[in-house]
Amino acid sequence: MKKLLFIAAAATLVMSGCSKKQSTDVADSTPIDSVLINRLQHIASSGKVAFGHHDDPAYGYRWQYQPDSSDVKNITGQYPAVFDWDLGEIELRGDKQLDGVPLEFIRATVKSHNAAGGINTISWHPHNPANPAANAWVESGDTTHYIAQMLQPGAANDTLRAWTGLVADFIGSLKDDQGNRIPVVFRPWHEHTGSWFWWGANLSTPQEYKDLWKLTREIFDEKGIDNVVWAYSPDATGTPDEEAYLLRYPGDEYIDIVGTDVYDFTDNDDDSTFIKRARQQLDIVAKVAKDHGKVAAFTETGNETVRHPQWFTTRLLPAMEGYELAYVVVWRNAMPEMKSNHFYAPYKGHASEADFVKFFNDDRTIFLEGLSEF
Ligand code: BMA
Repeated sequence: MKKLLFIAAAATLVMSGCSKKQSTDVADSTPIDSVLINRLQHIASSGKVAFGHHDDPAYGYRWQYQPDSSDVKNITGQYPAVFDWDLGEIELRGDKQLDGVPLEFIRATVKSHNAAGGINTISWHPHNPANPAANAWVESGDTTHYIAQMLQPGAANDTLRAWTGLVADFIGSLKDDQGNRIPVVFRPWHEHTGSWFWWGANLSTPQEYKDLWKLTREIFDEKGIDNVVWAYSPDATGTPDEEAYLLRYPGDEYIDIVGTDVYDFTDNDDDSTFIKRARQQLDIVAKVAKDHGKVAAFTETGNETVRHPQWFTTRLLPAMEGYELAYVVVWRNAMPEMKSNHFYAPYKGHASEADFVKFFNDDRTIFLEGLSEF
């Protein structure tokens, strides 16, 4: 089994020319986004998956902004391979994002994680440019076509352009010690197949949603921001099949990674529901990735409070088994004072700690040190 995996990985290297050595040699001529895309494809083809955690080093279950801290590292001795971030409320021009993480903390940590060989991914939960006082979430039942307003000349369009410009400037400002831009995955307009965000399915036509993507890319391109790997991540809601998954796909020229967000809402005694739902989605993702030449990823998942103590090895691993996924991200570990019962990785002393160590030690998972191979 191991040997077969190795042969498959070696074949991919030859095909894509993305060995570590080569990517260093051609660093001057390879577009910066391609370096990360090739690296992610290399990971996916290896049969392993890089583990990611949202806001991992910023705060955890009972701490915040302490040097060298992470609930994941406290248990395993290693940081996750992927640090996932969100830039929501950068558009309000304060110094923190929506969950209180200072933007300067994100900038500095993207840099240090990159220097350590880690990968950074970023989402964005912005306020509504057509109704700037309102945040990303809409009232249930809202069917206003906000995007349509943003696509017409006027205040909503100006606001969307200005806000997207701020995100583009921030991402463009992520640089290493040599002043080179750091490639990151950016995953805007996620979970659009549900209807809880202003860019959701009941609040736009497929064409309006695609045009939102096009405008976003236009704004980044006008500014010459070239360190972005673009991820498309429908929610499991609203994507029963490939046709539904692709209904709002902006096009191959706009997307590098195809992913999906699937959460486990099931109770302790039901092992199969999540696995079945996740695999149904990942089947679609795997097929689209293959047909469109894209990297596949499990862009968001988790079981809130990890209430199933063997969730990582008996649900998440079986859900991902057999798919070529570059990474999997579980959501944040909020401090109870900020949001109670809202964590997706265990912390030291939690009932799922031992299982998480098993997950860490499993040959199929990659944490920060394991990324040095890729
Ligand atoms: C949600 C929750 C919120 C948070 C948002 C953006 O799923 O975690 O508390 O504000 O993500 O990070």
